[in-house]
Amino acid sequence: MPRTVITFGTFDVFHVGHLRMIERAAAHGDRLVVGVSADALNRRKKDRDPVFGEDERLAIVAALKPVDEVFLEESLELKRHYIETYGADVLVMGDDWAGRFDEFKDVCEVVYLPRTPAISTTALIEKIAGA
Ligand code: C2G
Repeated sequence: MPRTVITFGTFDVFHVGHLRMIERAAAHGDRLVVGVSADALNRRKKDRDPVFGEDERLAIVAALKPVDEVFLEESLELKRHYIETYGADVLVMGDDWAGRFDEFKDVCEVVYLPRTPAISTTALIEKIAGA
């Protein structure tokens, strides 16, 4: 049986920290499924619109070599549903979410990986705005 990994993110203004997370998530199994946050979810979570819309962010993530399947993550409350629907054996998240998804340990393994230091979408937006 192939081992399925699932991960989630907005992946706005795609950068190398996102890429490293996807590569490291993929290394935990044979098949990587990525939930890309919907624009509406992002607005609720971060109180601002993403720079790139959900269709563009989905297209970028879907084109990455380690990614087998993408879907739109409509709500944080649907995590268990997504894990079960995609048959995930392991949920991988950045450690900015450490502990937040431990409740799913009854249905899959839950792994938090350290973030790539010194890069973020917010810092990039500020850098570009100030350039
Ligand atoms: N990431 C990273 N290093 C960075 C920046 C981000 O490893 N320097 C990781 C995050 O930890 C996350 C993934 O890249 O695992 C996507 O990051 P975001 O787009 O910021 O994801 P977020 O908005 O936190 O969405 O259901 C959960 C959410 O959808 C997660």
